[in-house]
Amino acid sequence: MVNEKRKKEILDAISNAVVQYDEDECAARCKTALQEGLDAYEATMKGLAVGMETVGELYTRQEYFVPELLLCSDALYAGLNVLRPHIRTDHAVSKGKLLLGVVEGDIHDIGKNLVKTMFEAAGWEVHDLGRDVRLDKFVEEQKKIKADLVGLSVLMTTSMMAIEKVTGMLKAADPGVKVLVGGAPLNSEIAAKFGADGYAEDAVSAVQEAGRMINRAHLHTMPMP
Ligand code: B1M
Repeated sequence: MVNEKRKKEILDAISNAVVQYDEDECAARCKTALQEGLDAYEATMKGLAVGMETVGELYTRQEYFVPELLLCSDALYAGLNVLRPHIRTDHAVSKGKLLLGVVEGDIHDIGKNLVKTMFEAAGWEVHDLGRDVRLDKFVEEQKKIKADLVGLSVLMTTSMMAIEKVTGMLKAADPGVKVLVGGAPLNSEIAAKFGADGYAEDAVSAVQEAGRMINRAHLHTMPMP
């Protein structure tokens, strides 16, 4: 196992490769991380995702524009492809079926894909509807799939408003359905205000919250002794 100094060096190199939109460098530094024994999830969140945060700041300062964001996303995915097969989570959490997508009007799917990766690593069956998903498509698919949870991802304040609508539509079709939401503009108060049953800040806590949500649902449906 590497010491803290070397670990920081590798994580910074991964993050910089995302910011410099250097796909080859990003994939190479992720391979180094694995070879030197770093945890794949830590390299994803403290390397790749941190790089994307810096990219967001550069975009806000108008130093980067949409083309750079796209190139940086490509670099992030080049690294994620290396790390993804090595990501492990706590297999003791409850497993179930998740219907997942980014709501209509929103094409940001990097966070949703990390959430998907973590659920799959934890043994969940994930039905991924992709990004910019029509709201009635969530209801239509949930009728077919009957997932334990519907997961909604949003990245913009504008698309955030869809949560209340689609949660209402899902619950009108099936009052028992459980909805988990996440994404940068949300927090637990907003999620609750929009009628969601659960909120998670990141991909790991999403799996943990999902486990708690389906365990609670099972407890409520257990017959009284
Ligand atoms: Co744009 N974008 N973007 N963008 N983009 C943001 C979101 C923005 C905040 C940038 C800014 O202004 N500072 C801003 C939104 C402002 C607002 O809220 N209103 C913005 C904008 C304005 C836009 C456009 C309108 C720009 C334009 O065209 N003029 C346009 C929108 C198009 C559309 O959607 N209709 C646009 C386009 C794009 C690209 C396509 C170029 C690209 C996306 C590529 C892709 O996703 N395939 C892009 C990017 C990369 C970003 C930033 C820089 C990074 C987003 C990201 O990937 N973060 C972003 C700025 C920022 O966030 N700092 C920005 C990394 C990712 C790991 O984090 O997605 O938060 P995140 O996911 C986390 C958690 O949120 C959570 O777990 C994840 C992992 O830990 N989570 C969940 C997410 N979903 C969850 C679901 C759960 C639970 C947890 O349960 C189900």
